[in-house]
Amino acid sequence: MQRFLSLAALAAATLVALPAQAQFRDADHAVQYRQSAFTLMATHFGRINAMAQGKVPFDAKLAVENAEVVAMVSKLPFAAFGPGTDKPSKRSTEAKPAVWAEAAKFKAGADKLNEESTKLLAAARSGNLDQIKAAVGGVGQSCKSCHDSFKKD
Ligand code: ASC
Repeated sequence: MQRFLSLAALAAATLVALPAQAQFRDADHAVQYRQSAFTLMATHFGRINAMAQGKVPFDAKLAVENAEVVAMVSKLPFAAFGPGTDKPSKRSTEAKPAVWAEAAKFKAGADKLNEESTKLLAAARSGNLDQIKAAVGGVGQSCKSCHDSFKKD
């Protein structure tokens, strides 16, 4: 019984400790994953941004499709900044040490991005280009402020 309890406790502790890391094989995989998510975000945000700036014709349906991707994918990369992922062995990362040293600030930036991305999706669904322009500004500002603090350029 004693042995069973300690095994159960160990299993429970492992489950609690694992989530952020267990989803990735190693630091290189985590870096690849988060970079892929940022690539998708930049691509799909870029398409809405181009409409907001009048560089391509406004298409309400495409705006919604792209905003859906941004809103969903913006939730993904942050779980891939776990401990040890500052030093991948094969890949290179542009993440600054501040990501881990100022973890609360980094998390706040991630939350802000999610919030602004949700607003962008609502704006896209409204079909109103002025609302989309304002929301694009919010997302872009959120990207920029995190890059300024946390990304090597
Ligand atoms: C983009 C993109 C970013 C942000 C950033 C905003 O379109 O790819 O990384 O906007 O440039 O300042």
